[in-house]
Amino acid sequence: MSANLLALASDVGRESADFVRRTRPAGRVDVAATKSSPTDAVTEIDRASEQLIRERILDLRPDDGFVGEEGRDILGTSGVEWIVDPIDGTVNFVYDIPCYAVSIAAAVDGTVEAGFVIDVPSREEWSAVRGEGSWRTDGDGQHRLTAPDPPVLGHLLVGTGFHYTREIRTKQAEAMARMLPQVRDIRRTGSAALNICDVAAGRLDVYVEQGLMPWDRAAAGLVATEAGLVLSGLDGEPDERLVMAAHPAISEEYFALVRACGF
Ligand code: LIP
Repeated sequence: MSANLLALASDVGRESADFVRRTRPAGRVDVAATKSSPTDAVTEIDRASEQLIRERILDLRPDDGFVGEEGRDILGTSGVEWIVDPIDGTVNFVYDIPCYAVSIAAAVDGTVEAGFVIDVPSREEWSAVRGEGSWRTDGDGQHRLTAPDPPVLGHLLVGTGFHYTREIRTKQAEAMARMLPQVRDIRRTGSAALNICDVAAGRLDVYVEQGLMPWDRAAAGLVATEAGLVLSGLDGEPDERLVMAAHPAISEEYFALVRACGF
C-alpha cells in the first residue's frame, strides 16, 4: 500500500511542480495575502498548486483526509491522510530564488508511510517509503540515500531557518549567535523540506528550526529517517516547537548543543 501511496504522491507532485514552474511569471511574484505575520506570504500559485494536488488525489481516493498549508483540512474515513505543502520556500518563490519545493506525504493511521519532495527549479526528487529506504533522483537516475558519517561538532554545517514572527526570530537569532562560533557554519536557504533532505544527502551535516508545521517536515522527515538520521523535537518527537536532524553518531552531542544554545 505504501508503495502505491508514494507512486500517487510522485505523479501528483511532478504535475504540481510542472504547473508551478510553468505558471511562474518573470521577476517577482505578487503576494496574494499574508498569514502569521506581514512577511508570511502566500501567492495565488501556492493556492492553485494545492488545489491541483487536492483534486488529483481526492478524485482517485475520495475517502482520504487532506491537510494542506493553504486550504481547509478534510477529515477522511480511510485512515490515509495527505499532508501537503504546495510550495515550501514561498519567499524564495516570490523573489525568484531557485530553492523551493512541492512536498507531499501520506500518513496511515497517523504515521507517515510515504513521502515525496520535488525541487521545482532543478526537478531533483526525494522519496521515501517507511521501512524500505529513501532515494534521491536526478538526471543520472535514482540514488539510495544513506547519510554520511558526520564530522566532529566544531566542523558541522548547520541548516536552519527563522520564524515569520519577530518575537521568535529574535530568540532564534540569539540562540544561533551562541551556536555559530561552535560549528563550521550555517546555511539558511529558505526551504525546510529541501534542507532536511539535504542532511540525508550529506549536503548539510545537521538541521535545527523552530516553528515548522507538519506540511513543512512530513515528507522530508521520512526521507531523513529512512536515510538513517535521527529526528527529534526539543523533548520528544519533532513538532512546531522544534525540529532537529542529525546522524546518530553525533545526534546526542548536537542535540545537547542546540538545547544549551537556547533554541
Ligand atoms: C518555510 C520553511 C522555511 C522556514 C520559513 C517557512 P513556507 O515554509 O520551509 O524553512 O524558515 O519560515 O516556514 O512558508 O515557505 O511553506
